Amino acid sequence: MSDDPDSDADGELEARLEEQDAFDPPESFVEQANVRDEEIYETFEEEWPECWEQAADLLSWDSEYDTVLEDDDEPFYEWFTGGELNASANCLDRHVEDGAKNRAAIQWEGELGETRTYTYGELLNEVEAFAASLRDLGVEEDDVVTLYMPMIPELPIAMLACARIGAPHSVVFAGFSADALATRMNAAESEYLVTCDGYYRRGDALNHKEKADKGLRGVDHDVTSVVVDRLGDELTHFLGSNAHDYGDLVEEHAGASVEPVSRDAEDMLFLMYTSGTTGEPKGVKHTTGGYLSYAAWTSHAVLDIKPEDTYWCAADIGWITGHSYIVYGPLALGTTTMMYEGTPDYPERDRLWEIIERNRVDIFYTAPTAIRSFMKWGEQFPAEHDLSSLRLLGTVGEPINPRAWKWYYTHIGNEECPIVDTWWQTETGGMMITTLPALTTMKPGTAGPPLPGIDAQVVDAAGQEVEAGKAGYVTVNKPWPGMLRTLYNNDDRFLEEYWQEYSDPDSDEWVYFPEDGAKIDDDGYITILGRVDDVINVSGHRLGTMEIESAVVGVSGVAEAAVVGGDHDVKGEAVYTYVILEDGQEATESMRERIVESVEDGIGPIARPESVVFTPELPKTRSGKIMRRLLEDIASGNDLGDTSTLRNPEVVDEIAGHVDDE
Ligand code: 6R9
Repeated sequence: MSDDPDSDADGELEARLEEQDAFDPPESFVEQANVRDEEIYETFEEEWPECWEQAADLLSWDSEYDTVLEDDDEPFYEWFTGGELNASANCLDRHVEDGAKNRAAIQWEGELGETRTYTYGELLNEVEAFAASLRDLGVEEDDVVTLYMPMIPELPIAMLACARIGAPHSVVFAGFSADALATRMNAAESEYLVTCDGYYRRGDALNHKEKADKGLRGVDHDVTSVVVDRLGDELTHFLGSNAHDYGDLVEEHAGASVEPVSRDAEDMLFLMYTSGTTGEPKGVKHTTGGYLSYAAWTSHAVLDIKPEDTYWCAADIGWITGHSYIVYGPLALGTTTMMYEGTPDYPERDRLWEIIERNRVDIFYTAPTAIRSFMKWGEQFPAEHDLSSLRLLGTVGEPINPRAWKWYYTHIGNEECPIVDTWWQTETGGMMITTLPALTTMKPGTAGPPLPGIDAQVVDAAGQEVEAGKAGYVTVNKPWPGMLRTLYNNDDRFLEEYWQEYSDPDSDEWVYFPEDGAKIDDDGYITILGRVDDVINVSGHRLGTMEIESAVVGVSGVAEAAVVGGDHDVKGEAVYTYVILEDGQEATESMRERIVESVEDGIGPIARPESVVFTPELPKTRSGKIMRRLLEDIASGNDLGDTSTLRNPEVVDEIAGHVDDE
């Protein structure tokens, strides 16, 4: 040890942290936490499924439910049956009635620095005006309304307006392409679209309307659309015969009063399309009672949200995280939820820290890919700001490596904030595996034990629980309120994708399979190892390899393609494309560009290939299946192991050679 406190302080801290593999929540946090009762794990187990009444109690019901869990037709479970409620009334009206009309509900910041605050009272007014507008345009209860918008306040406003009149929304991530929009609108038979003219990225105005229009040309039925004017004069937003201006509509309906429709607990609140094993995106169906209770409960128990907090989940609402933890959970609890339109490094790399300081943010929730970027940029950026308002930090979307965890803990949390590493999925509706911030010791790199009431374990291929330390698969044995109810219009695929692998219908045993690999330690902490299906996780976004492959083979001259995920320092995983060209085609730069462009057009820039490798052949098993694992290892630079079961082992060195050239 050195006597000089300054010179070695950082080094000592690093060394100490590197060794430490368990962290207890600070006393100051524990004292004020929403959930402090250590018995909660036991009580929830003993009182299951009635324990979930605690979640339902966080909401206001128009009529009480009769049954907590209805399991007559497994695995088509129903929760809080007989109950009626409205999600927008739970997120708005009841807070206004409780005297919180002047509290900020949404605190929005645009990329250029402008801000907008909506109090609960103002938000309710705007939601009612837009709900009245939607009705006027012909939207009826149960009609699916597609929302294709970036991070602007009109997106949550439109979601809540839909919820108010009982029209399920289907939000399509604004970064997704025109084709992706069309596929989702066709699959949902959605006849209404709310979109905007554009938005800002790194100071540039992006033309979003053009992309939406292109998407609409691929929709096979008539669509009525509404366009929000985000950019003012920057872009003229041309309105077609079936398109309406959001501002005009809301002005026309200002002061409207729209009674929230009482929805059955099991009525659909929204659809969210996500990637699966095959090319077609899956329409995950979430309900009003179960989903909202679960989003509210986990926001209360895990994120420790209180009405007086300023809470910030820096995700996109086009992702399930934004639905549950920017919009529904926080607003159901009556807190102030922040929204930021832009990128974290515009105009400077301290943008997020500056926002936290200025707004005195209490709780911050982000993804490991973002944390790895912050780490790369350096600790000097957060160090310029006073982040002492922070009380709790969270991560979601992919595994967080211990080094990134510790960086977050030290440089953002100042070793004073617990971190919750929350594992869950679009399908689960809310968090499933994570520590409870005041009760459980944190171990960097491992998500933690399953939440109280969640019966998750790690099993082998035969469904037997694995020993501590051995790799296996996550499964969930008991249902929970936030779970998906089915895949929209596709019960068969719902059964195949999630229930076939481990259930035993003959003995009435139903086991949910999330398609994630994992291991478990002696204390029952689960470490997620990543997807085991054909899904790649790029910066926390789920992308189906099949969808990308079909965009690649759509390029004329391409004969065959294989797409896999390879390790990436910042993104977690990146898209690697292996391409076989038709005879007589040249592997030129322009061919590469056309392939990249086709992927961007088909899925969106998020799926842009990290590398395109031209190869005369793909490694195949003797039965002719492409050996994806091997291609992943090549992409990640891993040891390739035994390749002797290949039909064409010689091709491996050849491909590996091309990857090195990239
Ligand atoms: C919420 C969300 C789900 C997939 C999931 C898993 C990965 C999410 C994680 C995590 C390790 C965590 N994932 N959280 N992996 N640790 N804390 O991300 O939903 O977009 O549907 O993705 O993300 O592989 O299966 P979704």
